[in-house]
Amino acid sequence: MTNTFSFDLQNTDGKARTGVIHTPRGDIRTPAFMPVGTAATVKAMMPESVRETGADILLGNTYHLMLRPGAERIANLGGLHRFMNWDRPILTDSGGFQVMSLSELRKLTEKGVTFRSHIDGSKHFLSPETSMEIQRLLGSDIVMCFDECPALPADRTRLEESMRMSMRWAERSREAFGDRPGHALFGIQQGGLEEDLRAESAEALQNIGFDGYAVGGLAVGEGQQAMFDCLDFAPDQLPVDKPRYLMGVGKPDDIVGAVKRGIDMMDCVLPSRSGRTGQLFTRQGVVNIKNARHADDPRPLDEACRCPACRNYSRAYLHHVFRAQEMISGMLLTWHNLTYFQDIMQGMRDAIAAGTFAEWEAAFHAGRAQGDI
Ligand code: PRF
Ligand code: ZN
Repeated sequence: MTNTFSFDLQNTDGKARTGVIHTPRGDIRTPAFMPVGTAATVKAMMPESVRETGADILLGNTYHLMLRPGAERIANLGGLHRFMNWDRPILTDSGGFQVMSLSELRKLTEKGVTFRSHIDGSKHFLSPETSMEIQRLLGSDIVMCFDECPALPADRTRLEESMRMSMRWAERSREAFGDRPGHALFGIQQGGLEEDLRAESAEALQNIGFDGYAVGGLAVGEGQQAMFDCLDFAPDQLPVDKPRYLMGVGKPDDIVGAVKRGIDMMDCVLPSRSGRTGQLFTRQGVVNIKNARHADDPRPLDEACRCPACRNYSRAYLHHVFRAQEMISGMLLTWHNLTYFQDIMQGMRDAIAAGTFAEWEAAFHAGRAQGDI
């Protein structure tokens, strides 16, 4: 194992790419899906089970961990990996996005953002400098720049000013991060759906220089077609030889569409959150396990799935434990969804390597019903 961070782009098929990100804590096969472990846990899952689904890397959140249990405390306990018993790579988001969606009474200036905790109302400050310090204390392997992500739709002036501030913050993030061998810092492109603003943002980030580049500011209310239209140009504006990460995406068909357009990494709460609300993603489409039609069904959720929920239990059982609000329900359903998402990623990696991505994509769409099944 080397003590450096690097990206090996191995194959391309159209714009789709497959490769490996090497880190001192292990390799990340791309395209990669990162399960979300916001509060130092992927909810309802043991870390060894998350690994069994096929995850190479998890996402953690600066915002949640700074508020509870506190970054200093985690550092004193040996860092986030040791604290949560996950020794593979962790990427941490920088906090600004979560402040905007979760906290109240926030005040944003050039310096940073002051906000009140959604947990106890206490007052806090996040800036490029404090976010870099918190992510260092956590021991994050891939650190994200501190940025601002406006909700869409937003007018052009607002997008332009916000993007330019995020680029100044990216420079301050780079400066505050310093030189930390084995740890990576990713820049975040903003600019809404505007091609020229995205280009300006990409150029500003490349002039600063990062280990990877995220496409931020999407999946914030614009809809799938608008997101795909933006992804038709945004990834092309970023360096070919560095990983490209689409933040906070998405449903299975969003993920496939993003990879097709040149994205290498993604994260989303969807498979874990939907698992707990009874929405299951399968090769046939979306199953709502709460529905009475499953009450007497002896079949597995997804015949082709390797997860324990599908190998060892019937739809009737999964329906029962969900209705009875048994703890095992969240465990089994999350395990299934995470397994299915990771199997999609493996399918795409194999197809890109074989040069059969188009066929793989056609088969992926062909097997799936539109509504709930
Ligand atoms: N910036 C950051 N985190 C994010 C986003 C962003 O734009 C998004 C947008 N989908 C999700 N998470 N820092
Ligand atoms: Zn399954």
